[in-house]
Amino acid sequence: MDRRSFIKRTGVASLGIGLNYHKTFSKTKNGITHPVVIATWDVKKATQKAWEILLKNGDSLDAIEQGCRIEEANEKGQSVGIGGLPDREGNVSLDACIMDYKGNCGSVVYLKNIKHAISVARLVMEKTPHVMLAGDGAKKFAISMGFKEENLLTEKSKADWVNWKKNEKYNPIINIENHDTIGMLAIDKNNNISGGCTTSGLAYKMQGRVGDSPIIGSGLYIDNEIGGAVATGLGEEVIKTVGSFLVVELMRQGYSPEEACKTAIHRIVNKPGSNYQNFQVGYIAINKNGDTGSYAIQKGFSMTKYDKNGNENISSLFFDKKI
Ligand code: SD4
Repeated sequence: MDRRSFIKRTGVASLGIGLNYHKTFSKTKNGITHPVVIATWDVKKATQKAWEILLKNGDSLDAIEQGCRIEEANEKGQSVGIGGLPDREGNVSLDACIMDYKGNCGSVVYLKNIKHAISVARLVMEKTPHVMLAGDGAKKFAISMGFKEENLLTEKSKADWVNWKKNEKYNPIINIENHDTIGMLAIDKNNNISGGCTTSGLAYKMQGRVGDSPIIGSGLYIDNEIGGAVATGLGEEVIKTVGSFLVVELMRQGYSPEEACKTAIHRIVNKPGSNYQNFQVGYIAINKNGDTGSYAIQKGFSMTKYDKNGNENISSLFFDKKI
């Protein structure tokens, strides 16, 4: 392509993005009337809980916290809260973060023996001068706020870990069954967007390992003027591309939520030497108009969406070959 046609093409492209951008904002000014909540994986009970709050004119931040707590309390889910699969040494450690429509955020990393990590993250945001608390300090803070310590390693997760130890082969599990590491985004009747993310992280990780889920910009990002995004899957790959921030910034440029998620997935897949065949990453996103989208590397990812049309689990589009 010669220089003139390059300038012509990029000029036209940026004009297109500019037009989209303004369209998004004028639509927003006309007001959104319908709340929407979306979450990673098949978590209809969690979106149901969030929806009940949104319908009563509730705040998106409350909807997020209460929705995420459903999966944290679900013993059968092995990737979040109680019942989460442990690290190689048998410790269950949780990571979580939350972000509101004012740009405030809070997070906990390597939290042990407290199942509602999302609520601790919210209190870090609301009651401390900090964004992130880790390990013993996070636990101490939680206890000071009235949380009770409990054993998070269930018999089933312990048995799975004991079984895993026979070979001690460490491979990230793609689309782990009963997947419910939860990333959730909601827009309320006042048109305010909040988000949260909570997980026990990768099964059989090294002790002390922290993933993307509690890292603002990687596992979650909200900009109330634009939208929000949240990630699931192999956190190391999300962190390396600051995935959720990237998705929101792409929406700022006029990309639809689905196009933004897809472009962020391509950013991972197209890295030189990427071994993307061996892991999963999925994004979900919502924009200020309430439009939603998702995209993953591998088949098997899904998004649960509750809006005025009901509570539905939607299979995500996915990347199938290198481009
Ligand atoms: C992590 N992203 O710790 C999390 C795990 C996850 O689906 O989302 N699994 O890397």
